[in-house]
Amino acid sequence: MAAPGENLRINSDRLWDSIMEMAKIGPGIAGGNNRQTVTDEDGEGRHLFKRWCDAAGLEMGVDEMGTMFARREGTDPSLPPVYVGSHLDTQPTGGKYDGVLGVLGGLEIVRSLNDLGIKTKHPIVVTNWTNEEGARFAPAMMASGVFAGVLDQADVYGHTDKNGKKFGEELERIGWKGTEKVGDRKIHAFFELHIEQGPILEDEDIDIGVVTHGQGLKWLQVTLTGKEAHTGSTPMPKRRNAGLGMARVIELVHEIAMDYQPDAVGAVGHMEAYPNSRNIIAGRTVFTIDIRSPEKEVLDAMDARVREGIDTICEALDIQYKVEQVGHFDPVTFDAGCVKAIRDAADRLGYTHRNIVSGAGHDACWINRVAPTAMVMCPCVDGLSHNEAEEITKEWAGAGADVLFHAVVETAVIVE
Ligand code: HGY
Ligand code: MN
Ligand code: MN
Repeated sequence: MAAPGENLRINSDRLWDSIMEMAKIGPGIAGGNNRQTVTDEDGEGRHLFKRWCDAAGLEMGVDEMGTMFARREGTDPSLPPVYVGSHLDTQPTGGKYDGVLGVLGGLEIVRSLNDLGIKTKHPIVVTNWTNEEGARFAPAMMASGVFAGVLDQADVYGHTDKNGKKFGEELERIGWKGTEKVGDRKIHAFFELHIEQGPILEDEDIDIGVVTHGQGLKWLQVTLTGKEAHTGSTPMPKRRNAGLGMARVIELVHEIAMDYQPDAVGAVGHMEAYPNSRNIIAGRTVFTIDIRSPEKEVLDAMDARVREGIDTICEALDIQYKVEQVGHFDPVTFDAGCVKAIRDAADRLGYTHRNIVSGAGHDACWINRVAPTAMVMCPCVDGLSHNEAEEITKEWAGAGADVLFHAVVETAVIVE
């Protein structure tokens, strides 16, 4: 006799259609999305998500960081809910699926439960965490970090984007600053479905990534100060070239990451040069180092070596430097019980699966500090993400959402 919910499947056509509908908001210039956090486009995407939640009979709560919590009541409302979600904000040249799959996968679970008239003991809350990407306002996973008590709300309200706009003011301007105190909600368990954003699952032709760990991350924002001068008439020995300094640090970061293969990674994606004029030696450069490793000791060693190297480079070029840590979380081990629920669901549904360490950071990495948490991953084409050409298949999305469905309802307990 099938166990309760044994044959549950989501409606993958409806999920796919919703993802494509959301993708129309904040379109990129090459088929992806530019729906950066607390922009008008983010606000529009939130309104669409809320309309869908209203139609599914969910009660919406919004906290002071703008995170959206859409609640489906349980037969015992006093029990802490099972949360399921991810983020709707995107990179400036992001894909259609990063984050969106997890939020709309959660909504699809509720829609499917409604279709089937299934009740669960614990309430279920579909969640859209504000500013997961950290692209416009650092750090990444900002709202989930405040929720988990590792980031200070008043501080992040004052973080500015490259145009000097403040996060808190922008959140208010788009009308999505809620009144709920951040972090008050009690979470029974949190599940997040996300595309892998790497090549492993596709290369090995595996349907489901059972995420056991997440690698640690450090973002170091570096400011180098030299001296603006004429690129033509200033003798080479007399130059204090902050642009050259940035170039040498970028090379240094790459070399250090290569010393810790196969797992460590390092790059500089954000770079600003001032005054950025063709015939002026850059007097100031501002850039962000992104270093990551599944091992804390390696992450700390890379951090120390990068700082030492910056000192040596700046000494040689007679330029000043400032290093600010603008993002950090240590490697994460997800909850064994939640991980097992995901692995058992993949088995039960007949999907191939393998354990995997998340290379990217996710809201689940912070929520894991305050509640039992785990993630489901699906493959993505060529492992490509943070690129408008990001692609997945409807089948991959459906399989991931089916596994998420089983893990969530098993944890929320189906009521006969
Ligand atoms: O940076 C990250 O890993 C995530 O995509 N925000
Ligand atoms: Mn993401
Ligand atoms: Mn991302």
